[in-house]
Amino acid sequence: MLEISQIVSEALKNNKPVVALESTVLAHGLPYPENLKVFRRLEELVKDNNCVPATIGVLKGKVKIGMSEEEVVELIKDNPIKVGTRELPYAVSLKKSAATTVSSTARLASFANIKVFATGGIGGVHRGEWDVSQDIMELSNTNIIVVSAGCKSILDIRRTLEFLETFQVLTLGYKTEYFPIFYNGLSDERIYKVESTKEIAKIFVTKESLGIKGAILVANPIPKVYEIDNDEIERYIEIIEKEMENVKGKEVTPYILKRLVELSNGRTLESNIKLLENNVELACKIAQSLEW
Ligand code: PSU
Ligand code: MN
Repeated sequence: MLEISQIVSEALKNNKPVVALESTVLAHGLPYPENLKVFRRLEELVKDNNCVPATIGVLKGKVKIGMSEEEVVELIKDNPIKVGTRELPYAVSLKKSAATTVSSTARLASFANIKVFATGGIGGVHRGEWDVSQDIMELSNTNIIVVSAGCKSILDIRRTLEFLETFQVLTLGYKTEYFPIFYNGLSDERIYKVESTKEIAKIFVTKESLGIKGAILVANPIPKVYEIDNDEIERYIEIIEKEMENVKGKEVTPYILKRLVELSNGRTLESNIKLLENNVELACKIAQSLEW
């Protein structure tokens, strides 16, 4: 039920740095055909940075670690369900095609012995009605380094950070002491700052040596030129929240992302792609710093 591609499995055997990538951002977070272009671009970026990419997803019940372009096309066309760790056994047993979120991707990557995973933004605590992502619980349990641009500003940032603390997820700001919020640049919530990928690697290894389980969340701000003003996003969110009476559970995040792209005339899409690229590059540097 689990298939690791030959390139990934050889890289792991030879201690070459591997960077995991998720499929929910492709299948549910970005529109077609940009999602395919993003897949290609991120794979290429990882290779240019001398690492091996491992996109993770579930194709008709089979867990794929290191998906090919054909497999990603098939997954997107299959209208996959969105699965966190909790739903993985359901998708695998009933032979469903499924896109993996941060939680399930982190779990599967770590299961395959991959140490670094790059994404856009993690799920967290939503505003309003009780809705907390599995991502946080997963990061509490799984030994992996996750690079993200913090979390989306559509979430409740303060509560998300408090939850990360409750669940003992060490959150490090890469060259920043403020938690980044996706397209919007920095929030005013403080986190621990690190200056280099060497420091991140050292902290991760130390964590392992101390027998402390769980992930390290590396929060990497979007490059300044691609930032979108917070007030502008807030204006859109106000509109979107009024439309969302019947949107619940797993649909919430994809719905908001899609509407933001429409309301911003594609600007949030461009920023989303840029921050993904930025996170992938940092993840590669961290993966290399882990190899000493
Ligand atoms: N952030 C993005 N795009 C996404 C996601 C996050 O910019 O598509 C996805 C990730 O896969 C994340 C998931 O794990 O949304 C969180 O979903 P939920 O809030 O339903 O737990
Ligand atoms: Mn949720």
